[in-house]
Amino acid sequence: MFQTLDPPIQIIADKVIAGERLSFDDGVYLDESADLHTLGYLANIVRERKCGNAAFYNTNIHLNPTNVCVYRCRFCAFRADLKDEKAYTFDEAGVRARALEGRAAGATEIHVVGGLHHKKKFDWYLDLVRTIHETCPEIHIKAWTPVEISWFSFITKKSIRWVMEQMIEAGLGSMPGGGAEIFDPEIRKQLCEHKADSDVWFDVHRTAHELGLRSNATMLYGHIEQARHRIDHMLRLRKLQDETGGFQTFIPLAFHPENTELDNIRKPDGLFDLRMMAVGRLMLDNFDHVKAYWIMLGEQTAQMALSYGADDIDGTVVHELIYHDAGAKTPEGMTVDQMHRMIREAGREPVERDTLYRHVIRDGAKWHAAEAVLA
Ligand code: V47
Ligand code: SF4
Repeated sequence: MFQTLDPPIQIIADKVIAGERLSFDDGVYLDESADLHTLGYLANIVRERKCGNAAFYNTNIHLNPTNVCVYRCRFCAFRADLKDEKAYTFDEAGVRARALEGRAAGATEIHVVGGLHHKKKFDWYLDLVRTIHETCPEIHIKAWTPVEISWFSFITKKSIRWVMEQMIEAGLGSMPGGGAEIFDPEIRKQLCEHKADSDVWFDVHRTAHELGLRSNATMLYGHIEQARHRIDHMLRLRKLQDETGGFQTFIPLAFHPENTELDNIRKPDGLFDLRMMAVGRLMLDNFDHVKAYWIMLGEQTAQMALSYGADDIDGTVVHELIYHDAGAKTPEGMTVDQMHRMIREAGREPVERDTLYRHVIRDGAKWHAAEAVLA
């Protein structure tokens, strides 16, 4: 099939087929110049090598404990000032109710991220994790980005390791991939000058991996960055993954401009989204999974993404706020039947996984996770 390709993509195709690692220049070429269908074809080879025809999803629920935030990231529509009309903060009863709502819906995971509240002490965040864990110990708590962990370290004057140990003791099970944005310092300065920089982001994930936690990694694309910043971002992730093997999933996140300071920028289109999935799948050869976060992509692009490198569409996601505040038009959640339909329509086989990619086996309202981790 590849005998008629132009030399640059032919050389890359040969490397992909031989299972060889791609370089920075290969990445920039794929991102800027490669024909999308060839790119997708190559990404699909790697995707099927790693996961066959499976497409993973999970049953989960979100909790954004507060939208009050000391930072002002220019891409964020979710944050609020203390006295804003839209400012909210969960109390303990609300946290417990959200965990119980998750249990009633059969959730295996609660995804927790939010703002950095000016007035809340570390114990508020710690108790929140403990409350969820004590209320529903069967639900895996995937919580806090490095931005939050480094804030907790700042307000307690303790090390990142100490903060994480406290969180693990309270019930933390893994970390989501947020707060990564784009690692390049020049871009980061323009997007979110004061929050945790890339060194801190990597320090937190390295520490999490050393403490036995698995974590995810995101990349926010389609704002002021260029191809070289995106490839640099991926190669930094690939490097830590070579060292620790602690990342599970790479999640490219499409910038949603509505209600943000960058609302003059157009939201990335579906072709850009598919390109990012495919480039991510090809560059991050040491990541097991690439996620097409359906709530952010929309159902149809997420379905296409399952043939452009992605093998996971995230979860049922009840109570999503970050993308809906920024203009996402997707539903705020999906039933398991709808997820099955969506995956089967895309020609893939739905497999329910837990946060750690173990097969979830259900018997009526009861469920358990299989021992083995799914490839
Ligand atoms: O860090 C915020 C991004 C992230 C916008 O690990 C925006 O399984 C686009 O990390 N447009 C939080 N993106 C969400 C996140 C995540 C989502 C789903 C699954 C997982 C996982 C992690 O959302 C932030 C930031 O990069 N974000 N505002 C916006 N306007
Ligand atoms: Fe705050 Fe997170 Fe929004 Fe930045 S992205 S302003 S840290 S809530």
